[in-house]
Amino acid sequence: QKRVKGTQIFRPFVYGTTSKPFNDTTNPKPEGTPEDHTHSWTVFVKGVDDTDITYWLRKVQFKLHESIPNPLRTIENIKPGDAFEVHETGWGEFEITIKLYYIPESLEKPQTLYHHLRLHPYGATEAEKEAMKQQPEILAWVYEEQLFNEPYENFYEILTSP
Ligand code: SLL
Repeated sequence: QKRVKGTQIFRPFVYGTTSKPFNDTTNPKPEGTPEDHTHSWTVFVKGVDDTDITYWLRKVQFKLHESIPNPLRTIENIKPGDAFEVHETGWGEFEITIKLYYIPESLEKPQTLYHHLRLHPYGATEAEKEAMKQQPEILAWVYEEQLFNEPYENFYEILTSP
């Protein structure tokens, strides 16, 4: 297997969390949810505008807080265009470890990202925070570009075939 010298391929994607406090109207607490849980939330990795990323990303492992049952969640075999995602409920913010596994043809090692689950309005300024308080959901999304530096020829073909 040979690498394509002097070549870098970038593929955009989005990762992060979306959360919502429970209420009686738009987000009622599901039956059986523990008493102390205040929010529903999602952590995800997906393509920008839901474009497909499964042709280069095979599997995503989310490591949640140890207070959550089965904290290690593995998502694979999703439909092209779907998100790698986990839905949960809880009461507290914490750091989520996100491990990206590429398709086997890539011969790339997995890569790890860290993301802070946000349940409460945040921002660098009071104005930002106030603006977020007006929203029904708390989004903490990061737009990222995956860089493949000198990919193997096989993988290069996959990445660049339409
Ligand atoms: C804190 N460092 O103290 C954080 C920890 C843990 C959040 C937050 C439990 C959910 C479950 C949950 O929300 N843990 O019991 O399934 O704020």
